Amino acid sequence: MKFGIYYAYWEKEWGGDFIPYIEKVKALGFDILEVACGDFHNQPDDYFRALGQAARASHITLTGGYGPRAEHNLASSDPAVIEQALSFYRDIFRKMDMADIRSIGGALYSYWPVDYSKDLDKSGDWERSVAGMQKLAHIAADYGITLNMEVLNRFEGYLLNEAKEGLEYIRAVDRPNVKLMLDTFHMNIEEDSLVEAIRLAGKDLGHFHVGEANRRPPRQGRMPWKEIGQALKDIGYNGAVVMEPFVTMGGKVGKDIRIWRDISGGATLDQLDADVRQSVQFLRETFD
Ligand SMILES: [Mn+2]
Repeated sequence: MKFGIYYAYWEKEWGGDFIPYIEKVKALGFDILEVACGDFHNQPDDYFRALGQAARASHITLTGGYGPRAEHNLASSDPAVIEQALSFYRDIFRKMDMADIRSIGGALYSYWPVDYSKDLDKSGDWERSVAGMQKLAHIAADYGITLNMEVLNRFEGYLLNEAKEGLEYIRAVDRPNVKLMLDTFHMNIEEDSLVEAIRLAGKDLGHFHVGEANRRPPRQGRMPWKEIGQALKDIGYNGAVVMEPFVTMGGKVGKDIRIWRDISGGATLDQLDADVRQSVQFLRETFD
């Protein structure tokens, strides 16, 4: 297993410059830096070549994440939105390829966060999403990119809320580069058993997010990390384990994630760094 962290732990806005984080996460003991792909369209090609070069120089693997905006919703009933989404993703994949990023995860099958003030049609959205995902998988395959379908809790999504639904979805899509993605934060709300959900995912698990129930870094809460690590070993998982902590308020990140109190307890930047350094060390010891 390789261990990573999502750069937004340190940010208040999505996007920004990922290059300085490569050395930072390397020094903190990580193998992987996960970046946000939603604003790739605002950066020129040269930036992605430089990003890839910096990662290679530091022996850091890059992975991508995206919580799709409504205009990129592959489940939309408006065919123009599907076309728009496919062309948006095509540009992302081209730039991921330049930076040597081979996996992207998130609610790629829908949009995020869901606006529940609108009516929703789960079965119709499911059918449209599966058809859209088959097209997207075909484009991604040209770049050797894997699409990881993140199962989300009910408050943030409605198509895939548990591992079982996620598996039904990827089986319906039936493309080798479309895999399941689980996140302990969401699983904690929806799954009867964290361990059983991981076992059910088995060989179809493509990406794994870790965090405590309140999104603190692993080690600081009550998640059964030993059992989670054992379940990953049991299914022979040797992919990415990426922590996705969110502990500070403010900006679009704080609002989208619903951080309404300072979960960090007034931590300084040095303390934030030390928390995740200890967390990744803990995960290595517990999972390996
Ligand atoms: Mn996640």
